[in-house]
Amino acid sequence: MSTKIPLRLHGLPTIIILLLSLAPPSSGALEVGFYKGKCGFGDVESIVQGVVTAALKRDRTLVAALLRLHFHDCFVSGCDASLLLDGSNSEKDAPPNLTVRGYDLIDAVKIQLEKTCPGVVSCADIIAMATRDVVNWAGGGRYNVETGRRDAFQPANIIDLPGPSISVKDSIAVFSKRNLSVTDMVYLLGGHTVGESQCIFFKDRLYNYKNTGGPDPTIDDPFFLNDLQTQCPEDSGDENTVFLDQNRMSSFIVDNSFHRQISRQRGILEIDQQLALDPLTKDLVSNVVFRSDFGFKFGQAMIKMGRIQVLTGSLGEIRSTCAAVN
Ligand code: HEM
Ligand SMILES: *[C@@H]1O[C@H](CO)[C@@H](O)[C@H](O)[C@H]1NC(C)=O
Ligand SMILES: CC(=O)N[C@H]1CO[C@H](CO)[C@@H](O)[C@@H]1O
Repeated sequence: MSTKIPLRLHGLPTIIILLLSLAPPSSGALEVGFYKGKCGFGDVESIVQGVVTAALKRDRTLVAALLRLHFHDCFVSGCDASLLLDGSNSEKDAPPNLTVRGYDLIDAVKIQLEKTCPGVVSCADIIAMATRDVVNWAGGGRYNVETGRRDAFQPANIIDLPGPSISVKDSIAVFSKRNLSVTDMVYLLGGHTVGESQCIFFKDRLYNYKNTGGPDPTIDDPFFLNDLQTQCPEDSGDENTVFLDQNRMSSFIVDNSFHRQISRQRGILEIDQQLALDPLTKDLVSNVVFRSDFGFKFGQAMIKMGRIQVLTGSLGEIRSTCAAVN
């Protein structure tokens, strides 16, 4: 009799410890399909895809808007939807209208999800899932997006994003601080295979490069220079925009056309063009042009970008409206 009690007392905690060690740690981790079975009868990823696809049919520039939104969210204080909070300084550097439409789409997805399973899906994950869907819709392949992010309590107050004339070397450092390799960087800048830039971000290259009084010598084709100068007259308002992928057949398609263009010295932003010329990255760019698996490689790099400084487990919260903390 007396021996049974200690055994039981000893056995019970052992079982509890075993169960505890099987449960996921509270810090959590991103995983593919995190929301499976967590949204009642609804399937989170199909709900997201439904709303996104309907919006894309009305407006294909949402591909670029969301890609850029996801990049900004992740690079500024991590992929935690801090960028969506009202009061975030980000609005200042957002291109008029373009990014704003991205915010609307995230809100529309959120409203739909809250109807099916309130308080379950984070805004940070909605950005990641919606971006995966726009990339897929635009021909970029369907990568296995990871989920399980949670939302930040504060807006991002330090907006520390690279500018269009950052050097390749400095850009490598900016990406490396976020655990992204040079190869990841070369693929991720391929996000510029869609979307536009306002003239203000590169007009110096057309007229007065580094105060030389002339154009950037890397724009070696006079017809191309003339074409860009027509799109961005010297006295033009900065609301003029130019496709970042100058192959007009491909300006809305996620493919390696951006890399092919910069290989032919038809880049728009200085950093884009330098990527194909700088000894630190030019071989990687040639490799992207040579390969036929851009969709897959870009997707792998997007998955890595989606891991930057995420809040998981019991950190952060699940916002009920993406523009405000609970
Ligand atoms: C060194 C890194 C980067 C720099 C300096 C940079 C800079 C810029 C600039 C100046 C614009 C034009 C914005 C405007 O006219 O308002 C732009 C647009 C864009 N960027 Fe980047 N970018 C970088 C990396 C990325 C990455 C990693 C992605 C996505 C994976 C991305 C996706 C986009 C897209 C899609 C647009 C077009 C937005 C639209 O048309 O609405 N960029 N970028
Ligand atoms: C980079 O990876 C390390 C190790 O996994 C991690 O501790 C760190 O938080 C990551 N940094 C960012 C910015 O995500
Ligand atoms: C069509 C549209 O929404 N235009 C807006 C674009 O952004 C500018 C500046 O923020 C607004 O003044 C326009 O109304």
